[in-house]
Amino acid sequence: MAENVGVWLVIPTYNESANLEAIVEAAREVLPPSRRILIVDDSSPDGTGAIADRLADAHEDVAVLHRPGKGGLGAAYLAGFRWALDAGYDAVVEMDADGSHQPEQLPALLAALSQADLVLGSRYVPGGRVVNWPRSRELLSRGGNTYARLMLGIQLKDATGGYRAYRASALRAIPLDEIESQGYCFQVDLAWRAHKSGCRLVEVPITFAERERGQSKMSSSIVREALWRVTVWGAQAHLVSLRRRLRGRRRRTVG
Ligand SMILES: Nc1nc2c(ncn2[C@@H]2O[C@H](COP(=O)(O)OP(=O)(O)O)[C@@H](O)[C@H]2O)c(=O)[nH]1
Ligand SMILES: [Mg+2]
Repeated sequence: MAENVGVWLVIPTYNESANLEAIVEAAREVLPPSRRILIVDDSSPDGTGAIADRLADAHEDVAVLHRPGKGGLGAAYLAGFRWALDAGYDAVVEMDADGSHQPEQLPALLAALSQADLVLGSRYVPGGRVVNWPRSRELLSRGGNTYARLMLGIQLKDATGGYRAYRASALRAIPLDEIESQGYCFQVDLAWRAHKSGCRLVEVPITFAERERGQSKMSSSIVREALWRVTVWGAQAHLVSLRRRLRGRRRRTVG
């Protein structure tokens, strides 16, 4: 996309007081001048919301959306996307607040958007890397991605990652009101819906580094939600294709 493309960077936060300021300042350095940054904070008890307000007071291009309580990553992003789409910008970018996603890689994500509707920062394509993640967490992530590929029939190597750029037009084509995913399977949900709505999906390699400060909000309930939702979506997709095949066979028999 062009240099002067309007970009909303959406950063969800829950207890990221040790990370937020550095990540916002680093993102402001590398994004095109026509960018805005939206922090979506779920009333973090550690005071992240107050830091976000201070950043918004200091910088015209930073805004904050305060939500009443911890509602999950999916709900936070949906609220952020609605805000960004209402503002009428060209692209919307997702990025974690904890430093795992490197702001220096933002220009590569945006550049790839000229040939795609959704660019996924990918740890598992050639050139992509994971740094300092415990082996168990990487296995969970790789296993989740393999399961999503098998169940949904998509070719993505990293459908669970949360460093990505959407064309605003692609987000508008997805019925956001229908999305029920609350946790991290929101990412698979969006990739799956974008794929089904005919969007061009491209993966670009990123380096994902384990956070150095603060704690991960990953939990077993997040994993369980992802597992059952991906299983249901996969079963539905297989049923639809089976029905199509049967209908085709019936038509051939009648004809
Ligand atoms: N607003 C909001 N942000 C969240 C929530 N859960 C996680 N996040 C943010 O989502 C990003 C990724 O979460 P993180 O705990 O680092 O997940 P991990 O990298 O998979 O271990 C971080 O910026 C978190 O602060 C939530 O319920 N609400
Ligand atoms: Mg993290």
